[in-house]
Amino acid sequence: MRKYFQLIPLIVGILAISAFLVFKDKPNSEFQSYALTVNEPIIIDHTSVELFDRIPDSYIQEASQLKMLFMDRSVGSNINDGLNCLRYPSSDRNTPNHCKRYNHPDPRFSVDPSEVTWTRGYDRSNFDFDFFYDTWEKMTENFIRAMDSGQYPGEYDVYSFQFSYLNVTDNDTIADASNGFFANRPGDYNDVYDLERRIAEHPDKVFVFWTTSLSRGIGNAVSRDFNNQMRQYAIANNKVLLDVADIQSHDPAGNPCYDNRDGVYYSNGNISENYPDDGVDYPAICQHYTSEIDGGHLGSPSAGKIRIAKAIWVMMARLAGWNPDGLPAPSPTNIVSPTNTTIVSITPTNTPLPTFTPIPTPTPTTAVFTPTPTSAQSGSNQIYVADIDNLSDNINSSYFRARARVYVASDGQAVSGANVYGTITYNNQTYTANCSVPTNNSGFCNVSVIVPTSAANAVFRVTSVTANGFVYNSSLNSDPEGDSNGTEITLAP
Ligand SMILES: [Ca+2]
Ligand SMILES: [Ca+2]
Ligand SMILES: [Ca+2]
Ligand SMILES: [Ca+2]
Repeated sequence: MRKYFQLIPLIVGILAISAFLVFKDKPNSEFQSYALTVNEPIIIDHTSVELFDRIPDSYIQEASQLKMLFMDRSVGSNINDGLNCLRYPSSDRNTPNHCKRYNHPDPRFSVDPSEVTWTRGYDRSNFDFDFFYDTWEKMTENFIRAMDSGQYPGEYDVYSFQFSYLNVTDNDTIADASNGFFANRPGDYNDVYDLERRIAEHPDKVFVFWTTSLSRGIGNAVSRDFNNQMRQYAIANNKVLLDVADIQSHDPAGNPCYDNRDGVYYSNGNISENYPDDGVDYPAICQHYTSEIDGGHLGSPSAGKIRIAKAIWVMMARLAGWNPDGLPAPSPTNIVSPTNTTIVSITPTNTPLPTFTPIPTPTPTTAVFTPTPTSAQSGSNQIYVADIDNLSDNINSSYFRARARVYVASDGQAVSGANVYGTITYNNQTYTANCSVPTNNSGFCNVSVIVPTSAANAVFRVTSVTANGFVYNSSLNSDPEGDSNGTEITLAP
């Protein structure tokens, strides 16, 4: 980390000297939306979060019109929840409790209520989230193949995927000097340079690089080395970097946080750990942002997913042309194409890690949000699912996109702003699968999950629907075409 801190003045200097964004009008666009080219490094890290409250309204507006995609595992779903939290002011009745929890079971890790307070709504309806996970090699290959097939970037102005903390376990090769993501290996689908060749085919779109998510246990040598390699790469090649690992590993006051193998007892109120000190401080997610002992989900408390959602808005405002340093408007310059900068590999310390057992199981299906119905209400206060349709499509030979469109109604009328929660099952595993945003004005929302073609199909099941002033009554669920029963549908391209 220290090396990285030394780079900060350099980054700031680069940003101050050359703040150049080239804008291109997108024709045929109903709104005045901009696609853009970045030729300076834009690093969004824990120091960027405080810029959120300074984004001018005009740039919030511009940013909200960029079409953005991020693909990720379960922590990405938490981040997606954080973006939904910001849709309304924190004081609004539409903002759920899970967005505003500043207390931690251990009061030392509670945060200031201002961390989960914001005063306006941020429309993220153009920001899409898709589940996407596998080994890091498979993810790299599948993303590249999806680009070759034209699936990505598609209509997106800004597109990305994140490696999760389960891609940087002790056994992962992702940070290896000769076999990792930043090694220029023979073969066309296995490293960042192969990805860059495709990115270069879309100079009017922005690919966002991410550092990994982190957990309490990961924090290890692989996550530290990979994330440092990613930072060096982004700076050397004028990339946009969403440094989630940096945001997660600093508490709101800016103090660094390290892995749980520290000889310090810790309890979240239910379970505890007391791993011996392994002698190395690996950057890891702060207790302030997760209630897990070894994992790193951002469900409750709220500050982690809110801070990352704020950082995404800062990034999108930057991409829309906002210059927080107040420098004069940039003039177009030549697009700097990425050079095959060799990544200075950080010498692995090979400190033997003590056997720390409970790595969070990769099978998600974590907390499926179960709402507590406020009171038994009847008649027109009841909501239900009145249609589910299969909108699945093929991505490539390895993956298809299982997509369901859900229609929520009450008393025969569409209900907007309803949250639809569900699960998806394939290959005998069940995962959380919620609509990424609440239902629109026509009562529709979509669930989208990337599924390996080894599964012939996937079954989506609605587990609950919530909306202010309504009570979910699943016995009223139905489907006019009979392709579902209103609760469950089989999805296949
Ligand atoms: Ca290669
Ligand atoms: Ca500990
Ligand atoms: Ca340690
Ligand atoms: Ca249907």
